[in-house]
Amino acid sequence: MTETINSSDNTPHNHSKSRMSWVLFIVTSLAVMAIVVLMLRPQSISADAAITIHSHTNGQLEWTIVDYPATVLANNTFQLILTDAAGNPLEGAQLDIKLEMIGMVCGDFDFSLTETAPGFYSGEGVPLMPGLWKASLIIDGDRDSIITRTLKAVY
Ligand SMILES: [Cu+2]
Repeated sequence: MTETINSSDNTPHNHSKSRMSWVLFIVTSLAVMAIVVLMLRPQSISADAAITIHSHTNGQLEWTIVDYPATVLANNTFQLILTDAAGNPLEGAQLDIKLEMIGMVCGDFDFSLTETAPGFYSGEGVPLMPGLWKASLIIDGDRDSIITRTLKAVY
């Protein structure tokens, strides 16, 4: 008789304790799932379109990768149109681009552009592997205002 009372006394306590650990389990699972989703996110970044528009210190920039997506281990033409704040062609700029793969250390590719018409600059970039790449543009050696965009490379 005494035992029965004791066990029925214990039951509600154990019950709420196991409910608490269930809540803890679910909360922990949700937290782990959230972290996994956040960690996977950089890999699911989608590449920019063929043409991107940027603003730079003195005006605007239209950045085109002519054949898109870019081709691995081949020359891909990068065409940049630079304008000043008034919308006039920005002439005589020195443009240098670095290509590097996102989330990998498989090698960078650096190239410079030449002005083919007033404010029109052209150069050839070579992605080394298929996947997502980041292109960083330095205008007139100004490393404090680097302009970046992503691009997709395929075989
Ligand atoms: Cu790579």
